[in-house]
Amino acid sequence: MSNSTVTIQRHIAAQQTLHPEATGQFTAMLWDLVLAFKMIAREVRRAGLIDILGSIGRTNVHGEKVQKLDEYAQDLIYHSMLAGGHVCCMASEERAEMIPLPRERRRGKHVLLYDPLDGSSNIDVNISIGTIFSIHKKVTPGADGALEDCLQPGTKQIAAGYVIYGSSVMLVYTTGFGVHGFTLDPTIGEFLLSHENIRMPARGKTYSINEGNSASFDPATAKYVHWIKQKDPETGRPYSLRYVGTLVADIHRTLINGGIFMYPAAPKPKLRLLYEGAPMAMIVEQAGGRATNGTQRILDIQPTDLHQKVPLIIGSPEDVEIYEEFIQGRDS
Ligand code: AHM
Ligand code: MG
Repeated sequence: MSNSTVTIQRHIAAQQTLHPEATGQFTAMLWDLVLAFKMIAREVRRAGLIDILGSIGRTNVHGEKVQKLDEYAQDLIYHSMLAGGHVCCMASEERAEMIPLPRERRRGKHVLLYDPLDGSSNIDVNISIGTIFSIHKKVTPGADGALEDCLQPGTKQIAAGYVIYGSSVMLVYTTGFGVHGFTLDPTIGEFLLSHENIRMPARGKTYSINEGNSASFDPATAKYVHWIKQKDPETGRPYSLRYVGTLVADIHRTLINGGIFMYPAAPKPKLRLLYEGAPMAMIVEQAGGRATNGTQRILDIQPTDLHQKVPLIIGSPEDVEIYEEFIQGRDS
């Protein structure tokens, strides 16, 4: 069968057979998410035309400006999950607390954590943005989800993925059996399998970090960034710098081409463990890569707070290992 006829729905259904315990609820939940992603993609495409761009004029829990498209994506995913009835609770980067489910709505066995519109500062300037999701199984008794259901380490994720709204729209996801990428064919409105079983190169040619913060980097990161720019043809240095400022876009490039992305501990971590770090770490590890906060594997971190931030160093296994050596005291 040609790859181009494998829709995301067909692929998700096939993945379900790899999970003998699956009831179909999880598959249905993913289908609901895919529909929401298509609708967000449509709005992203039309954004400039229908004046949906721009700030709503209030700030989110991180003190950042909330823009209209963020709210649209937030609500769309929320309502799509409500309609499906497969989640017991949800939490989002755009909401301070767990998102309550109306009393009369059916509850399911899954927990959805999401960043509805990642890279929101890039919306107004027509640069790639994304959506990130992470799915856990409910671990507490009763029908309603509790904070404990949301605060599970990344190793407990049963699925993770992202959508990149770029020059084309792509959905990349894993259920723990490899990482698969689908490209939206706008003429038929379907995500078609375009990148089966993505494997990251062991080493890349680019590093990705907000180097404007370099005066405040911790010493190990500063040494590593200095080292990566030195000329040494044997180790492929200097690496090129690439930084979009949308995590989804920077990780997507790193996933496909290899290399390293860093948002280090200093001046301060910015990325959220539950909505960004853990799902991206699952995807990258499933593709053969590595993700750490410098000293600990991201997936092993036990969350203590819905909006906990983590340093994130993620990418090709050899590149991340070298960064870790610098953290352990390597000099050059
Ligand atoms: P957000 O747009 O969901 O708030 O995500 C934060 C973004 C990430 O996409 C990106 O990696 C990072 O912030 C860039 O931060 P900075 O501008 O400090 O380099
Ligand atoms: Mg984000």
